[in-house]
Amino acid sequence: MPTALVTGLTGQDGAYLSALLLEKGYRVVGLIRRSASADVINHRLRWLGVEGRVELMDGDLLDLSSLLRVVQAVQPDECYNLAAQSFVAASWQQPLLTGSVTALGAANMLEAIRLARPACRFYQASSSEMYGLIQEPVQNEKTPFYPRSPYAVAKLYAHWMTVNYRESFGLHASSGILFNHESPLRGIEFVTRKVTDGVARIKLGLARELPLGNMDATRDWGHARDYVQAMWRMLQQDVADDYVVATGRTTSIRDLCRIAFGHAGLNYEDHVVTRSDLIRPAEVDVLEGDAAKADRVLGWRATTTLEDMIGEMVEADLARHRASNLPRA
Ligand code: NDP
Ligand code: GDR
Repeated sequence: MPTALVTGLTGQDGAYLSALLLEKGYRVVGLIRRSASADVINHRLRWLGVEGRVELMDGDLLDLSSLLRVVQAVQPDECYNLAAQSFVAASWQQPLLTGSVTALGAANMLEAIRLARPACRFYQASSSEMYGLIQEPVQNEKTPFYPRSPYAVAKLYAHWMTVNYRESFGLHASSGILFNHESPLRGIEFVTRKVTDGVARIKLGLARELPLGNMDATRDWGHARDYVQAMWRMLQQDVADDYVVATGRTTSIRDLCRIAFGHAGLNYEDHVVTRSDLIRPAEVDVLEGDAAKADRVLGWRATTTLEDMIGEMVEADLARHRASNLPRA
């Protein structure tokens, strides 16, 4: 039975990846950082029915000694480094924390693998945000990077460290340059989930308005359930490499709203208000990925349409609010 170590297990991707790895017969060990509200951290694992089937070990990406202890004890065959301060907007409020966790945290994880288990295959969660101010209308593995936020700068460091450890030490280290991917388990602060939660609250009479920032940015949105498949496939290759993972379709926030409100029989123009304080200091205007290499080498392609995914998210948020009996707005 192969053993996988997953950092960021309690996040959206960590939950979907754990479910996939368990289904494939892995022993899954998750790195968990200490929290004063530890009783609520596993809601995503519970939702997917994998809580209790993964082993949890205490550790923090900021603490190399904790990572060494975990890697030495677990001796993983595969390590998926998903942990990060992952919210772009927050990275301007906490640039140093973002750099510490998202950039240096990845370097700590690479060091722990290099020192304690160099045969372990390593996956780094790189991001389409690294393209930033885009240099080419459709982005692939050869497109130059131009990061536009402290988050994207931190991810770029982690990305190049992964490449560097592969080239310097021969680690089997791969980077997945993943475009936005969403699900009912997406954090509520990200725009898709904020919109589907807003639609559910408005539909149920719990709210009347939904404040948003830039409506004109466009993103290439896929489903997290599809994207964790690509992560796993990268680590099954004989040779480590970097891959873009995307759908190849880009949609504006405005059209996302049209789809989500439309799913509930509502018109977004009646409810969405734009607020200047939700506009970012620097924006990534357009992202559209070309995942031809992942298709060719990994046999991977996205299978869920944006409409189906947003429908699933709206339904999940409606069910959640119906169950919670919140007072009407
Ligand atoms: P989430 O924000 O949902 O999850 C982040 C995870 O990182 C949580 O489990 C969190 O733990 C953990 N974490 C944060 N800080 C630390 C730390 N100091 N030590 C240990 N663990 C820590 O992210 P997603 O699941 O959406 O994304 C997974 C990864 O993929 C991230 O690195 C993200 O930047 C990257 N990515 C995501 C994309 C997307 O569209 N979702 C696209 C491209 C890249 P806790 O529960 O304790 O907060
Ligand atoms: P992103 O995701 O920054 O692409 O990073 P997010 O959903 O936060 O923003 C997408 C776009 O929507 C615009 N927007 C708003 N965003 C939020 N969060 N809230 C709003 O009210 C709002 N109004 C408009 C943003 O300006 C932006 O253009 C995500 C994260 O998962 C990263 O970790 C990951 O690396 C990238 O996706 C790929």
